[in-house]
Amino acid sequence: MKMITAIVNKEDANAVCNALTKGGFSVTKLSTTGGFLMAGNMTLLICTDDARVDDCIGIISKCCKQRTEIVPGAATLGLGIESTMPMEVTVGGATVMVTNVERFEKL
Ligand code: 2BA
Repeated sequence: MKMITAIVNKEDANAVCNALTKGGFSVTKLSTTGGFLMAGNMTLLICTDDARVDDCIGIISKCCKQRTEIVPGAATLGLGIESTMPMEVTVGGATVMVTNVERFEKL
């Protein structure tokens, strides 16, 4: 069993959740904030069988687009970083982490 943690853009969250649910995955959606841009994003938790991990990542990859965000000048970013000039950063499609689940129970 694996836990897939996927950080996705808020704009893609509904489409990706619908596609995952349609694909037979159970999903938990958390509202989160990126530490660098300090902007809202969504974190999805999906626990699934090892054999379905690639299917799940395939669905996430299909639904999540890469975007360019402009950080305005004179903005204070996370980690205490000061941006004095407008700055362009590429965000996403998705940041995905796969971890082993030692035990899974529904009680
Ligand atoms: P944020 O931390 O708000 O980062 C947004 C985007 O800013 C990142 O996009 C990256 O392009 C850029 N960025 C982040 N930290 C930077 C830095 N120290 N210097 C310059 N540019 C930086 P993504 O890499 O696609 O990440 C999107 C979101 O996924 C992140 O939002 C964060 O919430 C999460 N994330 C990414 N990598 C992570 C990691 N290793 N661990 C935990 N969360 C992560």
